[in-house]
Amino acid sequence: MAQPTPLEASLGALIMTFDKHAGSGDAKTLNKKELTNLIKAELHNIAGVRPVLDHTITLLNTDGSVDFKEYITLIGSLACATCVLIGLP
Ligand SMILES: [Ca+2]
Repeated sequence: MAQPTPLEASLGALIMTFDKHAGSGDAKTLNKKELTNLIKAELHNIAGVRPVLDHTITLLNTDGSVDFKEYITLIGSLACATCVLIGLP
């Protein structure tokens, strides 16, 4: 099997990270504690985009849980915010 490209490896990391933190209770969603743990463990180096993170979580977490689609939306928002921070288009 061919070596995964960096983007393919990143997709795998996104999936595995969600799975790792969503494990307790409903394994298909992150509850508030699981989401908090994911952010502390996996996103602690991106303090510059913390306002975007907090705002996005507020928008997504209206029902008290974050499913995979909402998680991917959060990651996409963070990617966009990071691009702005580092001056990319
Ligand atoms: Ca869960």
